[in-house]
Amino acid sequence: MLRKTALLAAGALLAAGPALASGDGASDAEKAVEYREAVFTAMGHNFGPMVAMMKGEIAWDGDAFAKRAERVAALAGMPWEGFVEGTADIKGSEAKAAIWDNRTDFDKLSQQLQERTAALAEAAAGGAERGAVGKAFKRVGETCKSCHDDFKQDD
Ligand code: ASC
Repeated sequence: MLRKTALLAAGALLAAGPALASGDGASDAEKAVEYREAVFTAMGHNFGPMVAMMKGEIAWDGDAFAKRAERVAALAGMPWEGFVEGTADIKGSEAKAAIWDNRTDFDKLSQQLQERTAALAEAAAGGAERGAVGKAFKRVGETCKSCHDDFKQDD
């Protein structure tokens, strides 16, 4: 009787493990997806107005562009630790399983994003004119696209 109760209790604890570890009912895998998506959301929020300025959809503001470029560069190093094994199939995730089948290429692109966003922030520093950041901006967009083409669903 005692032994059976102990086994049941141990089983219940094991089942509750990931939820207990994260504290609010979400599993560690769900937390990792939520984290990386939050970083990409923040990156997109800052990159969007930069795109609009480059396209002339909103007025050029070199200081605002520089501030946002700085933020994007700071964020570019952050999402990758959320791409842990076992998070390809989490509901809502847009990550392709290809990330874990081809981690070397994914890691190369994550590195490239960090280098290219740093170069863009440097080109934009101090409130540059549009023409002075065009090349560096284009290179960042190319890295976004390469990674989305290979590693993001429906993109
Ligand atoms: C954006 C955005 C992306 C990138 C990508 C560049 O503005 O939201 O994901 O640029 O489209 O090719």
